[in-house]
Amino acid sequence: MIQPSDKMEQESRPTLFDFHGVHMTKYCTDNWENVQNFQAKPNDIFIATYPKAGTTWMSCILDLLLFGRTCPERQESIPIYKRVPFLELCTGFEITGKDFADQLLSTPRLIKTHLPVQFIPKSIWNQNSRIVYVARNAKDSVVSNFHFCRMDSFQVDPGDWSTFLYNFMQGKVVYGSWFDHVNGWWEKKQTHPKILYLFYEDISEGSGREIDRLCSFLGLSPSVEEKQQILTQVQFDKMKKNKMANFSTLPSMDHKVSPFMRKGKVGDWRNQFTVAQNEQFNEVYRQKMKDTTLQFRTML
Ligand code: PPS
Repeated sequence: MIQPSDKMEQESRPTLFDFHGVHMTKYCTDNWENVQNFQAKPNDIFIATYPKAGTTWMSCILDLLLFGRTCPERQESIPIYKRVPFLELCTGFEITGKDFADQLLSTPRLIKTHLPVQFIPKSIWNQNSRIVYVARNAKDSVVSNFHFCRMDSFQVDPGDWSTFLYNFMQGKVVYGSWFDHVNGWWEKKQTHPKILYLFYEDISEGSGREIDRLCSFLGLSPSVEEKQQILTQVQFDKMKKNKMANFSTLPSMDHKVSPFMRKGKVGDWRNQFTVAQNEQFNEVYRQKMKDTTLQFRTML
């Protein structure tokens, strides 16, 4: 485990740059060639998301479904970011996400990525690995992202809320446009049977039902008791308290500024958007989403 060092504290926030048409930072592009040459395996399971869509939630659900019975000690002793490496992450403070993934001993491997669909390494398609994509409505995503960028020194300085919101609408945030990301994966899913496209809002509304969908996608059949145990362990309050799930062991994050497990709600955007910001956002949203069949719920 890395300890906070003077170097880390002094390290300035990364900057955004245009990377093949998507705004990115050095922390997700510095290992590009190795990431693009990543060798997937047919039984790998990828969790793909735009940032703040419920990646950690899905990671914990899948980790429990796959290893909860055979290796329960994992949940107590290994932080989630080591059980589910972040493929493109390359901060220089730890080994790269790609090396982490290569070194994973558990089978199947669970691997997280925030890459837009056009950047996914070729071998993932060639090996026909399964991908669980989780999407979250844009309003809750931008609010969650704003608070996350405030607390994590590996993120671009978000500035104030209205600046961040404006940049988000323009796609000038890390991993680029939310609109392009969710739509790009949605289109790919129409022709690629190995993608399961889930929604944060659906998981929030009915975790049991969404776990059933995951199980049929992955060919798993947990017992009623196992499923109940998983449902209990992935409740927001449980995960918030769990050091192996809440990222409190990572020195780049300052949970006093904003906890990683912040609110875990659908519709929290209403506490952040002004009426004028909401109207402006709705207008941009209508324009950008006019040609898609993809629908989100911003409230339950
Ligand atoms: S990251 O950094 O992109 O990997 O973040 P990610 O894990 O995708 O998203 C973090 C948000 O997911 C919320 N979260 C949960 N919500 C409900 N239930 C559970 N169990 C849960 N676990 C994580 C987390 O609180 C972040 O959302 P906000 O709205 O900021 O609370």
